[in-house]
This record gives sequence, C-alpha cells and structure tokens, in this order.
Amino acid sequence: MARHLITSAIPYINGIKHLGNLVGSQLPADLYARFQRARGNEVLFLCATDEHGTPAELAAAKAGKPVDEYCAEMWAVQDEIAKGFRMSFDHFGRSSSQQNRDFTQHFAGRLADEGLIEEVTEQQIYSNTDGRFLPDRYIEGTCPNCGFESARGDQCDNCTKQLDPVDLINPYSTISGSTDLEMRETKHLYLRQSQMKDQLSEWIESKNDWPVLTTSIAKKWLHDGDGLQDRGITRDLSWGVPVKRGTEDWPGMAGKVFYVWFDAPIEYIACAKEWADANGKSDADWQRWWRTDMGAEDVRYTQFMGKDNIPFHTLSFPVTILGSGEPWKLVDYIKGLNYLNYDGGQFSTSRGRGVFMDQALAILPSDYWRWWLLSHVPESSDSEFTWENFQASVNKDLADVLGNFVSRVTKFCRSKFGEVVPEGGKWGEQEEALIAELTTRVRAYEGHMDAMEVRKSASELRAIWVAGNEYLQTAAPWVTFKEDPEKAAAQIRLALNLIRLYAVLSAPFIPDAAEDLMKAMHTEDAEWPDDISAALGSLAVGDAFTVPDVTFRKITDDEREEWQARFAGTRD
Ligand code: B3M
Ligand code: ZN
Repeated sequence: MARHLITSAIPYINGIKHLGNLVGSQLPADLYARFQRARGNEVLFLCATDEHGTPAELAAAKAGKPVDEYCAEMWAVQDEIAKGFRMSFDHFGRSSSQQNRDFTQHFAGRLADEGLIEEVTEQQIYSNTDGRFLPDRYIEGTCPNCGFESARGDQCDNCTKQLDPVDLINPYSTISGSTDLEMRETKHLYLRQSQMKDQLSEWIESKNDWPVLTTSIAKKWLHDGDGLQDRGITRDLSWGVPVKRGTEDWPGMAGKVFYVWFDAPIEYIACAKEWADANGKSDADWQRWWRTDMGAEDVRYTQFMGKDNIPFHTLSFPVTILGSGEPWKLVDYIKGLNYLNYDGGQFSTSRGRGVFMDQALAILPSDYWRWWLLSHVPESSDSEFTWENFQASVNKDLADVLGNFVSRVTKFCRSKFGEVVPEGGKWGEQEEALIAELTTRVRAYEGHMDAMEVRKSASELRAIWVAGNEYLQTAAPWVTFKEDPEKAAAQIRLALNLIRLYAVLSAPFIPDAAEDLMKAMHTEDAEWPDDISAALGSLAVGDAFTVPDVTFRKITDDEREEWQARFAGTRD
C-alpha cells in the first residue's frame, strides 16, 4: 500500500472563490486523492485558508470587520462551499492557527541559526496620506517586467514575476489611491535564497518527470536575469505571524509580522498537525507524513497549484525547509495548472467576473460542475468556460451517455424481469469483446489517473461509458428478448453490473452520482476492478436493485440563455 500526501494550494481568505480557482488546484487534487484512496492507498489530503497578508486585511476593511473576525467567518463559508463541491480533505485548516504560528517562528529561528537570514535596514514605501507603510497589495503600479498596468506590489498577475513594491513604475496606494508616497527607513529580514541556488538547481534538474509548465517556470526564476534573489520575509503590518526567532523575541522586529508567502506554505505542515490535534492523534501520526526521520521517506508528496504559485513552491518553500537543516519531506511532484478563462475574458475575483463557487452550486449539483471542469481542466494550456460548451458536455456526456445507459438498462430490466438481477443465459462473443475493450481502457484510465493526466483520464472514462452504450445498442436485449429471453437476461445481468462498475470508476469525478448508483444497485462493493470479468459478476443473480431517479438531467436552451445573461456582468 502506497502512502500519498496531497496538498492543494491554500486559497486566500478574501472571499468566495470562482470556478477558475477551483479547477486550478482543489478540484484536480481531490480527483487524485479520491483515486488513490479507491486504489486502496493511504492518503492524507490537506487544504486550508490562507489568512494573512494584505489580501485578508484589505477584504476585512472592505467588509467593515476586524480582520480576525472576518477570517473566522470566511473560513466557515469556504469550508461549507468546499463540502458542497465534495472536496474530500482530511483537514481544512487555517494558516492563522496556533500550530502555523509555532512552525513559522520555528523555521525562521532555524534559518537564522543556519546563517540564511539577513537583517536589512532599508527604504520602504510610506504613504503620507495613509500614515503607514504600503507593502505588497497595498500598492499597485506598472510592472517593470511586462508593462502590465495594475501589477501588485508583491507579484505581477500578468507575467507571474515576483516583485518588490519599490520596483513598480507609477505606484499608488490601494487604500487611498494616493501618490503622495515617500521612502522611509525600516528594518526587515531577508531569506538568503541565493545561498541555496546550486542546491535548488540540482533538485529541480533531477525532476525530469515534472510537467514542463512547472519546471520551466522554476528554471526561469532560477536562471533568468539576476537569478534567484534574496527575499524579504517580514512586513510592517499588524495582522500575521509575529516575528520571532523560535520562541524568542527578535531584537528590532517588535510589531512586525512574517510575509504571507513565508507562512502560507508552512501551513501545509501545520495543517497536518492541526489534523492530528483535531482528531486526537499524536505527533507521531502527523510526523510520519512529514518527517523523513519519522517514516515519511516512503511517502509520495504531490502538490497542486495554479501557475502563478509555482515560483513559491519550487524556490521559496524548498529553501525554507531545506535551509532549516531538519529532515522535512520535500515535494515529489508538482502539478501546475494553467488558467481557466470565462466567456471571452478572465475570471476575476476583484471585478466579480465569472461564476463563483456558491453561485454554481445554487444552480446545479456539484457533479455537473466537477465533470465539466475536470474534463476541460486547463492542463497543457489555458482553457475557456462557455455556457454553450458547458451545456453540450453535460447533455452529451452525462445525460445522453451515462445517464441514459443507466435508465435504459434498469427500466428494461424492471419491465421484463422485475427489479432483480435476472437469471439464465451465458456470455458470448459480444460480451468477451466488451470485456477485452474495457480491460484495455480501464488500464489506460488507471495510468492516466496515476500520472495526473486529468483530461486524458476524463476522455478515457467517457470512452468506457460509451463502450457500454455501444454494447447495449448492438446486443439489443429488447430484440433478443423476443426470441431468446435467457440471452437477454445474460445481457442485462452484464449491463446491471456495468452500472456498478461505472459507479466505482467514476466516483473520483462525480462522487454523488456514483454514490446514488451504488445505492440503486443495493451494493457496497466499491472494490476497484483489477479484473473486469470478475468485477462484472459482483451483482449476482437474484440481487435486488431499484430503478434510480434521473442520474443527470439535461440543461435546456432557456436555462443556458438565462444563466448566460445572469452571469454576464459582475457580481455585486
Ligand atoms: N493563497 C494564492 C492563491 O490562492 C495563495 C496560495 C498559497 S499556497 C501556499 O492562489
Ligand atoms: Zn508583469
């Protein structure tokens, strides 16, 4: 039994996420976690909210709430919505947890002891109008790298370059819009990433099985221009993890906090401890996932994230854990995702453009969205959501292919044999051919799922559904029944078993429908079909079933038009 540690990038706390965010990390991570569990492997799947930094402060200010209260409320909202989309997290943590404070301060102390932290007195941008320093998102301006006009102080959304507020051209305060800015002296801690450049390069070079998207972004920031720069890891803010050296005060750093991108990835570790603490487990229980001296050397660790997050996960976070000199588990595989666009433009949280997770669930059950999003995941390039495409995929794949198969088989059986698996007849050539095809396809599906090739997995699964439909069409039990009812019984027995097989194979994509089908078939046998022929004998002669309600309904043209219009503008 293999052991999989799986983390999804932790979403910012500043509001409900849109479908682009969902498909950019949580959803493919959930697919993989569900698949690995279904194969009988041991999985620890973690996610959390990213609660520090300027995004949280700005959103709380906008909501007119104290930031800690705002975060607690939004965590509950995000948790509820994640459940709505059936995210199978073992724990949904919070980066503002005590555990994460402790780890963050611990790592800073270790890095300082290893000589990897430098104290720098520097000039930072201070807003006279706002009476404060303006780190990160408190300032915007033109990107010096690509010319994008609303680059944020910490990173350009357009070209993904990590920035320093002082790099911006024509900067202005995002609190007041003021350009009355000056440089003032302040002291900060810098992580000496440059010291670890060789070690990091070697590590990245060894990852030749990683997606090109991931390694190309990592190598770009390692080698391009001035290469790997040292990074400021503290800020003049009040919300965040207070700067400490381990448990000791850090001289000259009172009143400052760690930079959000320093503590956020550490939450992957802290979240494992939160999970253990919340479930009455011991330290050894989480350490066996994270400490190579405690059993984590045989864990396979996979991270999922959007491409804008790749530099932090391939460079900054590895520097933090490698630099600590302690035996922490390093990531084995990074699945980087591109962007999903919305109807001719970008999804945008700040502009409220696109469909947000709560809105999506209000109009259709999560499986409809999961199927479309995963089968159109922005894997090798950006992809686009359009209502036409959504309607077409749902109606064809889910309603016509899978749903229709289930409905025809169960209803036909009920009318001719009753709601039990019928007796009689034997499998012939057609059945053997189907089993051979399914065996090939299921092995291919497993291969793609293991490799996190999400689109290929979805199309293989669709092909597996189609194979059943084609079998039904050619076997035509409704015709066979007239001359040879025994043969029709054998055909329907196989087709009923296919429904169970489909439920097991499809559960990582559409868990609710899979569960409904299992219930309709009155079975709890969720065993993975290592042997297709044997798997098609799971439901035995005489076993009862119930004709299920409509598994997937079609989206009408009227609905499509209505939703298209409703989501054309921006959310208020
Ligand atoms: N919160 C950015 C995002 O939500 C950031 C990810 C942190 S992962 C440690 O896309
Ligand atoms: Zn840029």
